[in-house]
Amino acid sequence: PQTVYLKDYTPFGFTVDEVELTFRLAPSATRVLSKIRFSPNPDAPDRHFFLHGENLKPVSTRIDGAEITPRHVEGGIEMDAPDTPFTFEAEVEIDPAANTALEGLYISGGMYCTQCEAEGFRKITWYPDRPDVMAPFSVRIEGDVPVMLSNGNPGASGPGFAEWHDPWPKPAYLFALVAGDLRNHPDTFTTMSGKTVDLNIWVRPGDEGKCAFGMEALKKSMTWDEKVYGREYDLDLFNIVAVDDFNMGAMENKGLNIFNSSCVLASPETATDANFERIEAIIAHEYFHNWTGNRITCRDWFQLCLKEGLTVFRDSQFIADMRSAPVKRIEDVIALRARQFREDNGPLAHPVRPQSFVEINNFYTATVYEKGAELIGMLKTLVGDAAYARALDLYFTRHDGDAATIEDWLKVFEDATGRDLSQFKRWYDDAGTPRLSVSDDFGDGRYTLTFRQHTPPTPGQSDKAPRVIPIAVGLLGPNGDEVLPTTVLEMTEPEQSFTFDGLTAKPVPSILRGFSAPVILDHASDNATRAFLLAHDTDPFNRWQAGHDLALDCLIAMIRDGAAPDAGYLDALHRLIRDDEQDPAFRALALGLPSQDELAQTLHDHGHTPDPQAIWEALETLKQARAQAFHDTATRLYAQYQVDAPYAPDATQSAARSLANAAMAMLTRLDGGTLAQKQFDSADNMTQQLSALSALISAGRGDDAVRRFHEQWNHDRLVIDKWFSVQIANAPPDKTAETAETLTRHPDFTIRNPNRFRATLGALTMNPAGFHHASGKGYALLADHLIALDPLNPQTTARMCTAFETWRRYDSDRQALIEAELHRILATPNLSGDTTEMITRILG
Ligand code: B3K
Ligand code: ZN
Repeated sequence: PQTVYLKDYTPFGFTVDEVELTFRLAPSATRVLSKIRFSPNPDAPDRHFFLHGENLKPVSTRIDGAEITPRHVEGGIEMDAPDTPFTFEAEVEIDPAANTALEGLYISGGMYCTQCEAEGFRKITWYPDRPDVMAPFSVRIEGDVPVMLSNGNPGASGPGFAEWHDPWPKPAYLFALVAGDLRNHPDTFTTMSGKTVDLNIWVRPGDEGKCAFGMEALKKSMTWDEKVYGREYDLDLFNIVAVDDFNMGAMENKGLNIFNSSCVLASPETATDANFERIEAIIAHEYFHNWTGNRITCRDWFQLCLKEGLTVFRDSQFIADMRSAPVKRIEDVIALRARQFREDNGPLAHPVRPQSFVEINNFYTATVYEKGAELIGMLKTLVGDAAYARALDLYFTRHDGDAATIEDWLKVFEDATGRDLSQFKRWYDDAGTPRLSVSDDFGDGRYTLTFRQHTPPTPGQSDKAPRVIPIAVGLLGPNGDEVLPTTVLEMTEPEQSFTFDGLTAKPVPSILRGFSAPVILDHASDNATRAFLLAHDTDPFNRWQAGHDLALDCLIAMIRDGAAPDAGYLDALHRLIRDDEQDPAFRALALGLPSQDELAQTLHDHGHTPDPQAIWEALETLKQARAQAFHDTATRLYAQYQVDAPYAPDATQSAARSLANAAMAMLTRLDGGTLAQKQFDSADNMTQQLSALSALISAGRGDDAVRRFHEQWNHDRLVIDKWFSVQIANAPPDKTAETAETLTRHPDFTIRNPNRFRATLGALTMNPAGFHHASGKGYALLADHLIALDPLNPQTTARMCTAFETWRRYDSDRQALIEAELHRILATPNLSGDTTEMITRILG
């Protein structure tokens, strides 16, 4: 495999005017006939006619009707092409039944489906499989299959065939085909200009009852994109299909979104509140791609953040509008720190717009997606809401139909606002999380905040110039009143001071409100100030952050110095959670604790070697201390926040459930599981059932419930995924690898289904104390399964290698164990390019 560089981009020598495809479906020998109109591209430097193709069995190839013999070269074919418009025709044979990589055309649960992003279309037929080649597609599907779908609007159909036409020029990565015995959940939507669009969610027989929520989410997304971004849907039909075997969450194919069934199917009995919220976000995300991704796509894969960062930003805005904006912001920042900061501070760090890659599938990362979204948020903060709206309007009018770049995107903002964004662009080009430190000074009514920024080196990038950082601050007076409402400071220098005049007393600063930039804030502060902010800050994010910092300091002192749980922290938290004036969702979030991974990184940053076992024990001690200190409050909250109304997965009910379930988790530490067992026995929804099950397992009292849960749900694949992961996630450190290993021998385990693989091996990696247990059993178990999965499914294997990305934080014994496993994986004969790239980068 070769390294591809951004600087080497050149346009393709030809444009594609039209694509006609015919599929003759057969599980092991599908025939694909293509007829493609090419014209010389006047903007291209040369006329090299190369078409991608992988694992294709050639049947015939023609140019303008004459049979030709193309030269087979690495990754495709090449041939001499005319200087004038011409028609290329080919017939190839492919084997969907043997396609375990789930890329290209494959079969999942008896149904044909495709996944073409990023480079899967080349596994279907010969084509210039690059996003800057856009064309209208006409598709005919032939087969003895009840439902046969492709992109665009339906054309003729009859027994054994269906035709589709997609008038919107698109790159091949947005091509999709689905065929199978499917049932639909239909609906319609009337767009802002009065057009009626048919909507369907297609599922396997038996799953019809799990579509209603997804359909509502789709309609809400369509309305929201019209209202907030002025974007109307542009076809007569919008189809969503649920597929059981899928490498990621979902895919935005034009007019035919394909979803991992876990990201669309939901009923109260089988899905948790968190599942519902995630489904709402992913449905919105894929729908929003219709404009940010499909109508305007990416010139090349280096520009991936152009569509992904923007679309994640849009789906976050949507969820903030549908639910609670502060809660969504806090959840997003928790996820950003857990996944993106971790990535950005390790061997896999890369810019939001990378300069090179080996396997593009390895760059669908938290950095491209979540940090990419943060950059849009910063841009909006810097230019203001009105200018952001103007810039987006300009983006849609100027670039509709284009395969665009980050330069195009920034130019739109420059043109709409008159600002120079060259310094801002560093956020796209430089990897690493800036560290922002702050000191302050007060005298004569004048308060000064001085910031310093520094970004540590990342692989291949040693020196980093200062970035522009929007720092939202507010100031509170000693009595808790706000003396300066949120103000955005624009930091552009390595060190910069900002002054505030006319103050009567030294204020308490609230810095980085709303997490206005993806930086690590080093702000030395004391417990009293943090408790003060937790009680008085008007910015909900920073109130949460203050509580989080209190917990973090308390835990670090426990781990490092063997300190007892800090009474100040317990007091401040107790005051908050028993205050019924406070939003229950906020209280539930405040009851969350820093993750084991965050504690490990924090210790490492402070020059200590993290001990995963000690981290786990400190967390257990603190949870026990909280349970004892809050016993009466927890008892009251549990009773008070039971939901009597029929189950609804909305923000209000799920907030009540999360607070009640946090109370239950505390009470389980004191009553040995009586309450959790009662809840498990009487639960009528998955949120209640699963939280009770996990509390019981944590308490070591889960055996009976685990057995009953399996009996109850063995017919439901998605619920059985939960059954696998809940046992591993809640196993004690010395039993985690053993539990996971036993489950990999369960008859319901299979490495062929990515959801089941993630539910088992992924759950192992997300239980840090268990995964990093000194025995090394966790490492070995994961490595064994990565080695087994790689020949079948390189993409999911490569993705899961990230479990090892933090290895250099740990002690030399653990490092040696991990290094040995990494070398063992790397030495596997015929290891995929995907996994080879990941392991090589992780080894550094
Ligand atoms: N664009 C797809 C991701 C494709 C991943 C390819 N390995 C889903 C999304 O971001 O919406
Ligand atoms: Zn996306």
